[in-house]
Amino acid sequence: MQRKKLVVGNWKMHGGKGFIEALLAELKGRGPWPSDVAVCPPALYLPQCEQLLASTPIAWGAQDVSAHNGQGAYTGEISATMLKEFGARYAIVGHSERRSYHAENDQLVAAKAKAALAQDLTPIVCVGETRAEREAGHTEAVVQRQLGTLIRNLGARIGEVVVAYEPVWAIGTGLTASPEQAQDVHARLRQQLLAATPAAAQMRILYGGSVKPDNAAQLFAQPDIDGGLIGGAALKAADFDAICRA
Ligand code: G2H
Repeated sequence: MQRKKLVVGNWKMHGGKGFIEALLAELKGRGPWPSDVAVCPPALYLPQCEQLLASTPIAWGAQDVSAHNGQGAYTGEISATMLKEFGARYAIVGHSERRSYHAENDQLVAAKAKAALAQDLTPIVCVGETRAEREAGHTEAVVQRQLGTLIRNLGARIGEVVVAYEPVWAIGTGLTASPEQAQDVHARLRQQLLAATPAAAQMRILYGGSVKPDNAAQLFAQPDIDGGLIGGAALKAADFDAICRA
């Protein structure tokens, strides 16, 4: 069954008012695209993205979301309720940089995805193994554990999630999983999802980790790779545009 591709720019902690204004002006001039397209700026710039991207084919989202909804005494947190107020459609959760620098575990990642869904934001849930885990032959066990916790916590709503497979060893390193390596993991993830919900046939599983214009087409041609989560290359309009067309 045909799934529409999704390409999401994860800007990480990059940008600034002037930079974003210029980047989005150039990007808007290059659309529309055959894939769905979204950008995830640092949260402070979501109002700017809302203003610049309303009525364009580019959606916007956050790079993280609180596990707590609504309002409350949670210093530094931003709730899905608040993100919704600025028109966000997506929230990345469980990126490996959050897991490693902010000690986020599978349980917290699942709680964040649940909070996003409660406000009808689509969580983009990242899974992926480290280099040591891959070399020890543990790739499948690691991603299965990460996805399994999500499946158990979300129940029927798992079908509304976007999953992103990001091998940690390929993030920002210039190393990319080969299309075959990535497809192998994506196929296993889809099997696991299919065992939980028939909706898995329609779910989008993105690949992330040093996707560039020159490797995107081969990756996206794989049967279970439904687009990408793009870091460094999302900061250049020409590169991001090329990836959205790949
Ligand atoms: C992986 C990816 C975006 P990059 O983190 O999530 O970043 O494309 O720079 O490897």
